[in-house]
Amino acid sequence: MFTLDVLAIPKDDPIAFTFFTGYMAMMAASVFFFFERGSVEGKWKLSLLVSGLITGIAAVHYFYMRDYYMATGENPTALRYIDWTLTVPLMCVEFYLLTKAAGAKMSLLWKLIIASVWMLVAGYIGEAFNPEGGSASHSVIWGVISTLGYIYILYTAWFGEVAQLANGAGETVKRGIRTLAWFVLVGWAIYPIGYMCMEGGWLNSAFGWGSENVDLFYNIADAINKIGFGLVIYYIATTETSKAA
Ligand SMILES: *C/C=C(C)/C=C/C=C(C)/C=C/C1=C(C)CCCC1(C)C
Repeated sequence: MFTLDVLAIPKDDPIAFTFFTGYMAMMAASVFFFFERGSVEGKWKLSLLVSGLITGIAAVHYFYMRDYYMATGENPTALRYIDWTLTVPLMCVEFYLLTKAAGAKMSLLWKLIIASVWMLVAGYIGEAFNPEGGSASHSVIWGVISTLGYIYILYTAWFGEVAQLANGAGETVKRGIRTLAWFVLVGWAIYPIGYMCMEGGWLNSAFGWGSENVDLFYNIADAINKIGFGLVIYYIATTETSKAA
């Protein structure tokens, strides 16, 4: 009936540890965002709901990814990319909701979503179809294709439509969007580092970083980015709510 996974986590397995704490952190964050919806004004409730969905969807995936990792010792690549394909577009929704009052159009949301799906499909092909033993050219080609989508999002957040719309928004929203853009620049850059730890990847072949580090970097990055994004939204929402009161 009950499987006490925690007992099975070896003391010297930091990856298992991050799967377990990642799961708890995502779940706790979701409870927080869902409950705090009640304390923010009108339009901010939707933003907090999306924050809670992002960490909630991740929590469910972490539950399964942890089990998969514990049972096989392998990277749960498919589960990982299903999670991201749902949560990264929701992060694009957060950008859209923040800039909507300043005039963001639906087309902005679609462009961001298409860029993120592009980035993730290419990354998935890079990881899931990496030949046995690892291929440097395969990982580089798909890594570069994926990075084009990443750069598009980065550009949009820092200089493109999102950044321009942010200038027309209030001070809190503007600063919040700038903080989110920093997350995209620094926090999201952790993912390609994890990607390069796979067999055939540059960090794997040049520095001998084992493929188990793929998950270590992804787990750390997910906690920073998904919970961090949500907290920035929470900060904007509560600040704007107290101004309105
Ligand atoms: C909650 C999940 C998030 C914010 C996931 C973000 C994932 C990325 C920014 C992944 C980027 C990748 C590259 C830029 C190149 C190599 C392949 C990826 C997919 C790891």
